[in-house]
Amino acid sequence: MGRLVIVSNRVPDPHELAQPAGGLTVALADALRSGDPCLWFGWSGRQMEFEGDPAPNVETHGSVTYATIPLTPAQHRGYYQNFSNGILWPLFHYRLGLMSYERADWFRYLEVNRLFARGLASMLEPGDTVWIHDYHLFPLGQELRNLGFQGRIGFFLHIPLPPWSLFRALPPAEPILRSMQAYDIIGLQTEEDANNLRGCFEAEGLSGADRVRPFPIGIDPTQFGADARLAFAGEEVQRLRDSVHDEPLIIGVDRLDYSKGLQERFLGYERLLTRYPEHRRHVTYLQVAPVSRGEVEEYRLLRRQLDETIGRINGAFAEFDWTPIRYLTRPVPRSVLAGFYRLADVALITPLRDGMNLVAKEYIAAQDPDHPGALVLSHLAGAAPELSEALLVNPHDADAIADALHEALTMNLEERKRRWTLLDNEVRSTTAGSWARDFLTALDAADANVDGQTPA
Ligand code: GDG
Repeated sequence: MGRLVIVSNRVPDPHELAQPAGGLTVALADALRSGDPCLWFGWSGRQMEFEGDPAPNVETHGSVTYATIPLTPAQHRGYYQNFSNGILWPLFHYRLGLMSYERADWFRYLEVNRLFARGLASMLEPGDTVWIHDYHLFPLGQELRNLGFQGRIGFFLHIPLPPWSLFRALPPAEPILRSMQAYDIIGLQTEEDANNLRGCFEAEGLSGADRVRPFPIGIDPTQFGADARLAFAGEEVQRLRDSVHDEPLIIGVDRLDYSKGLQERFLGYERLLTRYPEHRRHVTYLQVAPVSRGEVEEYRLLRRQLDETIGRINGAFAEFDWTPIRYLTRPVPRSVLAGFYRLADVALITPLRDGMNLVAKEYIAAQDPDHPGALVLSHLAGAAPELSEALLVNPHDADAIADALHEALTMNLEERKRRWTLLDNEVRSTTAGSWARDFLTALDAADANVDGQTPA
């Protein structure tokens, strides 16, 4: 049997795998605990000038071999910052107005995908199964086929995929969809995303709809629950608990990203304080929002906007001994975060769009079954169809957020337990491990794309 070869834009530093602050790495790290031999290929995170193709840097830790290549500053800017994060990310999160397209960035994106393909092809063996991750690497499968790789190649998209009516606004919509014909299986987070991709294929007259399937991603709930119990006894949780004096705590945890609906969420919390004044001087909202993609202009603007909004709300509502919002833009160690989730009475997770949203699942896994908290969740998160027993809200509606927060803060124990039990069953039924196994089983069962053409 050949190896499993994982390809993603970033390859985690094996020494930092315990502290990843991004959904893709978290899920794959959990899925990889199986111990089967695996090669993980991607960008090293380093930018350097080089001539010709850089040789991959190879390091083995346990059963996983990490192979990484650097990018030049111009490649990094065009492929990663501009095309992946300035064009694909906003469009795929339904934010056409934030997309700023330049054809030169598309060419850089193709150039880096070819660079990845050449670097990886030199390490592939017949019989290997290749699993490519996320929007940075749509054309990679086709590039590997062009270099003669005949084994199975699967692709998983971690973010939403918009309907054709939006997708078609992408100037290279057609070549991207055409390149996806190289995949034996294409996985998406939800049925809605899968239907959207099928619709795009159909609109372009491409076959391949039969290879598109939803594989909702999960976490390792047993491990996360254990981490949460351990963290709960730790010093940081004790300090947080002392600081809120047995008053209710709301928590939000998101990369600082416009897709996460942070601005709208703060306005929803402000509406709670306005319309339900009984919570003033009692409730605390802790938002952890580690800075992400700080080099992209849109993210710098968002950060300034949030600073302004939080400053205004805190200024207007705070008392000399009470602050309504606590806001951290540094990451909190995962081992501490799990305890914060367990302590919090409510999780407030209201993305405007999200592929899945693992934080929602982590919050459920971290709860004390005898005293579970309540989850307020955007109905536009990929997790919403599974987590339908959460208090689902429209993240654009400040009054709906305020009402749901009030309901969560006043919900009796019996109702919290009833909802949590159902939510916990859901979180346990699709884990990171079962997600990876289901995807790889489907890939294994697919007709191998032997001639590089669409299988019959
Ligand atoms: C993408 C898709 C999809 C966050 N802050 C800290 C921290 N985190 C961890 C969380 C969670 C992960 O990062 C975030 O995962 P999400 O799924 O919520 O969101 P994205 O990063 O946008 O992930 C998403 C995911 O891929 C997987 O397919 O669900 O829709 O956008 O694990 O706990 N971890 C630590 N400190 C922090 O401050 N240690």
